[in-house]
Amino acid sequence: MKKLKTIGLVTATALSLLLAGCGSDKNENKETTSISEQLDYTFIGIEPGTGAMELANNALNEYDNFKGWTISDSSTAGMLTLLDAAIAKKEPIIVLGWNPHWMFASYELKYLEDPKGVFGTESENINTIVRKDLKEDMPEAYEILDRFYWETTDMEAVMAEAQKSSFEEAAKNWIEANKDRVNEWIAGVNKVNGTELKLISLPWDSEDASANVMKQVLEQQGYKVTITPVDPAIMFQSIATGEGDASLAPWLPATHRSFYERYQKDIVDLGENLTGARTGLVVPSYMDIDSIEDLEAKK
Ligand code: PBE
Repeated sequence: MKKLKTIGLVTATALSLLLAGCGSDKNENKETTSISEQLDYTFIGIEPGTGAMELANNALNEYDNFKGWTISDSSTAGMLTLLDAAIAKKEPIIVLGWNPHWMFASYELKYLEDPKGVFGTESENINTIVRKDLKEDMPEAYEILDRFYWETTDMEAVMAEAQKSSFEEAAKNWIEANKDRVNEWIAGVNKVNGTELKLISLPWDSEDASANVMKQVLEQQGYKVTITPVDPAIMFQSIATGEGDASLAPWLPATHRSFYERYQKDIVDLGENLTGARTGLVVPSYMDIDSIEDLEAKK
């Protein structure tokens, strides 16, 4: 139900963008209409409540040339649908994007430069966080979670394979093919007998990939693991309150900064499990702009 409503909104936005793009003046052509005007001073966002949307809102406030702009909030699926449609017609579009994500393998895209560093000034990582007493309560799981680290290419491999099968299947195959790496995470760690462990995750492919790999690794060690995907704020909150045991999903230092700062003192941060992530404004490479500062404020 909620999904349908979102799609309705997205369609309305697409239509208004399309109408705006056509213009009413017959003499108007694409040379004289700026990209910002063609976009009706709107870029395409994702789910409200995400770290990426928070940064996008910050960008609207920080850049003078975003004066009069709006973000159409959407869903990840809605954003991808609009991106696909725009690329099919070679029309301009600006979306809120990130990687690791398959959009960069499927389309030729570029990030708009962000001279003010609103989307982060350092490289973005994905960290592992656990609840405060986990080390005492489940030292074996704590040790494995602490050692867990993989590359963006690993995560992308699981994400790509999962498109054709499932995250369970893709995670299983990745573990099979990377026994040496997995052995480093579990070497010398004692097995347990059915201890329940709650992984708190986020409802995106990147997090489905890491959570499913960790679930199976911990299950091989004797844990009974559940994965619960929630909104970013709830993810931090549930680790802080101890309702959840661990999460492999915080994007830091930029994307989830405000959530992290709020809960930092009540969680244990085990550091990055992946480096080289990124969030930002993304356009098809055929677009003739390179920076957020190439955009124009609404007149
Ligand atoms: N994301 C993907 C999420 C986290 C994972 C970047 C879209 C966000 O909170 O923005």
